Amino acid sequence: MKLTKKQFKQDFEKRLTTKFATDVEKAGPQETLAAVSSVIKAYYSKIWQEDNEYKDETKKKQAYYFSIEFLPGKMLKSNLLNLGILDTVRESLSDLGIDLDAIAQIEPDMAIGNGGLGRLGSCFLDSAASTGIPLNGNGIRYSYGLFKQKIVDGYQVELPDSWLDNGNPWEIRRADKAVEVHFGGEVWLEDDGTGRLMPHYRNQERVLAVPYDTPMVGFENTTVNNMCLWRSEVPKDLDLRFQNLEYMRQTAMLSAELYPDDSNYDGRLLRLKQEYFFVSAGLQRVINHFKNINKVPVTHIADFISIHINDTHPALCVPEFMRILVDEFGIEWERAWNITVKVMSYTNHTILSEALEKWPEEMVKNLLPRIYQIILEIDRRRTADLLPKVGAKLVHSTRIVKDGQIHMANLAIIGSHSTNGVAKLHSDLLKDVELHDFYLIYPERFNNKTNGIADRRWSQIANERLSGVLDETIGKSWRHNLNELKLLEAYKNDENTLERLQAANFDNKLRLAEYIQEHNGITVNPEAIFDVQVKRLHAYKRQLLNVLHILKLYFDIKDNPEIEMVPRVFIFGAKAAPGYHYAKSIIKCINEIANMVNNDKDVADKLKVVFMENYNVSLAEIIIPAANVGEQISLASKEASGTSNMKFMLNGALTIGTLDGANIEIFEVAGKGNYFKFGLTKDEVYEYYRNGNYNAHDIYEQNPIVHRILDAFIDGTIPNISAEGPEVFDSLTTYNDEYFVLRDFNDYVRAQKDLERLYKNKNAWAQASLMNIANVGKFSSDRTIKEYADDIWHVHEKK
Ligand code: C3B
Repeated sequence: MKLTKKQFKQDFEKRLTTKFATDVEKAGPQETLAAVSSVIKAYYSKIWQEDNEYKDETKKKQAYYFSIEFLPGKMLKSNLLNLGILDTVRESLSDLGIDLDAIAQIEPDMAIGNGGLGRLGSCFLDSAASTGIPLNGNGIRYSYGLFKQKIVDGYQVELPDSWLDNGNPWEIRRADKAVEVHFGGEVWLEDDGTGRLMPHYRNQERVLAVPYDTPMVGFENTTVNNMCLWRSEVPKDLDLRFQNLEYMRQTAMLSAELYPDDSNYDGRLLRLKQEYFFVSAGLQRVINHFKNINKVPVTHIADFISIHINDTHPALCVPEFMRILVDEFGIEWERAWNITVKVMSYTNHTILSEALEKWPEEMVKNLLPRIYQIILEIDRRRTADLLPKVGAKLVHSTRIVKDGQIHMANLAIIGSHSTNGVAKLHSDLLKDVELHDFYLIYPERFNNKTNGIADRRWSQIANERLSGVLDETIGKSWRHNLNELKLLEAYKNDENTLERLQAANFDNKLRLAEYIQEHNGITVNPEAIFDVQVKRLHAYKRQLLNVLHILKLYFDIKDNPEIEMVPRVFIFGAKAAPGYHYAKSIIKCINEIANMVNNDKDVADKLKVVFMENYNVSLAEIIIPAANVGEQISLASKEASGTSNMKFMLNGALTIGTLDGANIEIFEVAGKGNYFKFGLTKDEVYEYYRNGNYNAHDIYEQNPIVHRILDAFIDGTIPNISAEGPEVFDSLTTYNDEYFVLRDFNDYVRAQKDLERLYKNKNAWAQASLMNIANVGKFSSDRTIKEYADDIWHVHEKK
């Protein structure tokens, strides 16, 4: 949009008066932020309204991304960038003595997701809007987002994230579009007089679902899509004379908390309730909208909408859509089923069995009696239909209802026309191993969509220094099309460019060093290699492997304090799920090792270990641009894709990684010599599984370095881990090292040495870094989302 400084200042000052009865001089930071946000909201609202009208008039097909998590982070700068007014607003505020970055800083992160899954959803919504693809989000407006992590005495402590305390300037509450969602009670079927069985209900619990719309503003275009988040409330007409506080509490709980504690029955029930809540509310709204806009029978709905099931959490979309078509529109079962399969599509994000949801039949039956009947009927008809075609073995292995449980992934695959994985290796594993029986029955449904990242946030917003150098070197076309970064390759031998790229990275390192000084009280040397592992803490991601290598370096120094070594700063950021005991023990170990290393005089500044508290999207935006090395060291086959690997590449860090997830595709395009690969391949891992011949204890016994490092966990070398040390030690020895940490250790050390060698050659390192940036184009989520739009949803870009 076009905006002059004069206009913005006028709007801003007026807003301070009308909203807060104050002025620039007297306004506090929260008031300033709220007034700026409110002015920006007014700017995009017009575009939003016009785009909605355009969509309604043209009646073009729209897609809906149903996801129980989103992780947008802060929105102010992203909205400014996308509206094309970031510089104008920055300068205007500066004229008024206000620092945009300082006020942007206090905006709370919108953290209604846990990690990669939620962040991918937000990258997709950004990319869809930016490429003019009509894709809308549908999720839950949790009153409390992902917990805030504090580190106390080395332990993770979880604090609630009350991100809505100061209101959310971006959202619009649409009370007029509220719908009801029903739970429990009894259902029975009665002939409606025409021979059709219709459901009747008694004693259902009613919940009001109120949508809050948050605009997804496209990058310098006229598209504004919607992210609809549902809040649970008590229906207004309900008689609350008796002050049924328990009912009110339960209703509020439904949208209170991201991922309720699933270690007990009530917590699991609540999670299932959340899943149905946002699925039912979302589908009702989508179908209501369809009916209002299109004057065609609902049997044509597959031409107008596409519903995406993001991981198994929204898999109830399948039976709920069937319920609406069959019970509410009176469509005959087979026809309704064909429509449902056409409308639905599903992405699998992990092969870890604990994440493939299963719900006890009893639970589903009691909470969602009608949905339970429909699931049984889907399962019954499919079994009858397939038995003669594919035989009992295949039918059984792929059934939705078995062993007293509802298998949500099976439901999602069977009820949709497309199932995709999120990187080539992962999609192949689905076809060949994990979902092989489904693949035999429905080969045409399987496909791959390698993940991507909303590159504008991870470069233009997070790394202005690098962006500036890129503009000066190759022009600005890369800002619109990330593939244009390829132009940078021509400068591979240009010393000046290499120097300026490294200087940008160095400035980002200074910024991070300052942050670390302030928050951790640790002084780090900006000349050191900044070696970063940021992601959720999970055994399969193998933060422990990184830790063992750090201990190796530490002992190398202790044995020979004069040893020559490129100084390193190892940086961790990771939250552990509150109930994941082992992950929390690893956090404690990292912090105690950090204390030991950082305070050891022999080490000086050769080695520093920093655990950064409360890793989130905003912190990622500070850490990743400062990295030299990104650690992507999961056991091959376990990380479906990973997306931080792409963010590091975009920012010029080199990857040290296994042949897992999207690392493989990153290595392919980065080119030989520009990454450090190590470790078992997925085939070798599966070979071990087949033969059952992995023996971690042998490695411990036979490798003196490993022996010494592991002993440090139990012999008091690392202080204050008398409970956690033995736990880690046992996991690697007694319990045979589930994720092959010890097996990959030697090769990891070898790759780390290669890395150090390259870093010593400043020019060669800078060239490798440039090659990473130049070849990152493939990993823009603009590319990914276009593939979903073309191949799966069949929705089209706005021209
Ligand atoms: C994650 C996977 O673990 C990552 O490999 C992947 O890059 C992202 O999804 C996005 O596809 N994931 C997650 O964060 N939460 C889950 N429940 C399942 C997968």
